[in-house]
Amino acid sequence: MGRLIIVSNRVPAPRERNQPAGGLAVGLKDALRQGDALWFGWSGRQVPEMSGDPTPAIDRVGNVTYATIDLTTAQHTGFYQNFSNGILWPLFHYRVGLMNYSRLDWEMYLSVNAMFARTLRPLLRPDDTIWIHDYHLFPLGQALRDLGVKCRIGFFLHIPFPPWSLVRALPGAELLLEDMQAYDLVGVQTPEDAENLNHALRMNNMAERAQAFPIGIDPVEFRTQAEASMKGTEVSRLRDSLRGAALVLGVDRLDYSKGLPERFKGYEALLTRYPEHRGKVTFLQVAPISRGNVEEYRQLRCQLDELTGRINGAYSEFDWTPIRYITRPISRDVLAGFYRMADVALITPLRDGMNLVAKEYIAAQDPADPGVLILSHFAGAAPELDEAVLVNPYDTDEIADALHQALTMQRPERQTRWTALEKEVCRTTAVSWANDFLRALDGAPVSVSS
Ligand code: ADQ
Repeated sequence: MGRLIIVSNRVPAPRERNQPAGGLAVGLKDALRQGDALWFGWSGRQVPEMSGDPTPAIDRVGNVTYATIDLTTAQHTGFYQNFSNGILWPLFHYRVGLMNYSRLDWEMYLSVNAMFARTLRPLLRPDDTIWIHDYHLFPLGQALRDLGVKCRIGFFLHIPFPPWSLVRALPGAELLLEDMQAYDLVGVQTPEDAENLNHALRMNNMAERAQAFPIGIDPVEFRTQAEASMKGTEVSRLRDSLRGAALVLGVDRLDYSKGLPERFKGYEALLTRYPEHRGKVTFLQVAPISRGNVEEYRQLRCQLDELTGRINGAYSEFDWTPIRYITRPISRDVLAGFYRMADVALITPLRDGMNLVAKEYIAAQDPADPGVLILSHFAGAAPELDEAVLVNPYDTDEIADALHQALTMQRPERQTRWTALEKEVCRTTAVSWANDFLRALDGAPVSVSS
């Protein structure tokens, strides 16, 4: 049996290699166990400069070899920060106005992908199966083909794929579509993303490649974690501090795709329009800072600081604060308990590839007294989780109405909705997602002529 080769921009850090805690590693844990495997990507380190290509650092844990390379500061800026996160990320989240296009960054993106291909190539064997992840690495498959690699290569896009009329705002967007031709299979999160990508390919006279594989979580592991965390000191401290108030919880990376200002305003509208909830509800938003040196993210932080101050200033009582807003990370173990304790999860991204927090919230609930999930229509999880209270995240009054509905929902309705949602979360898990993709890749028509 050939090896499985995983390529992603970031590779699990050494301390995470034994015990995958979230992210891609959870989905891959079964697939990686089945035989020899190699995981290749960026080490997370930057060096001032480098002569020639880097030499991968090799580490072996069980049957998995981790091969990581450093990036120079210039590569990190052009490839990762500017092109991947400053151009592709906003565009693929339908925010074309936030895209800061520069031809130089595009060139750096291509050159880093070509460098990835050159450093990976000597590590490959003819019967390997390669699985490349996410928008940082669109051109990698083609770059490997250019070096004569004939293995099966699959690609999975974790973020949305918007309609072609929007994607083509990127100068040279056709080249991204050409890159798709190097893959034997392209996986995306939802049927809508698959339709958008296949339509774009058809419009450019290229062969369709996309199929939807919605990513999931490990629900059993998450439920176990949540139950254990309920006994921890953090959960009891949180419970005591609420003094009987209902808990509304938001958990996201601090990112403009997550709809945080609209969410804060939606909560404000609840306090304005449904004054009976004042003093009886607390909104806890956990949003650790990410991509802190990109200008749009700095502006978002200012906006949220201002909104929190304004809303708390207007509505606080001397013994009650409406919003608790935390930009420091909180450990996953503790968060799992917070999910279980929360009466309502408020998850309202303006766009999201999937949103695993929504699935984790469902898995964490107590079946005897489950909370209510309020979810944006524009999360990739929405089609699967349609028993949630679905909202348009741009409509702050609709968010307020949904919060009122959730806070007053009786237990039988909460249980009926949760039972249906939990079934969905257990139907497509992280492990079944990886297995389904790899099985489809194995059976896909071969795209390269050998
Ligand atoms: P993200 O944008 O990071 O991921 P999401 O899927 O919600 O979004 O979260 C991924 C993981 O990070 C989850 O396990 C979650 O618990 C954790 N996480 C999120 N916020 C956190 C916080 N405040 N503190 C601690 N942990 C936190 C990208 C895409 C998503 C897609 C995933 C997987 O943007 O749409 O679902 O990849 O494909």
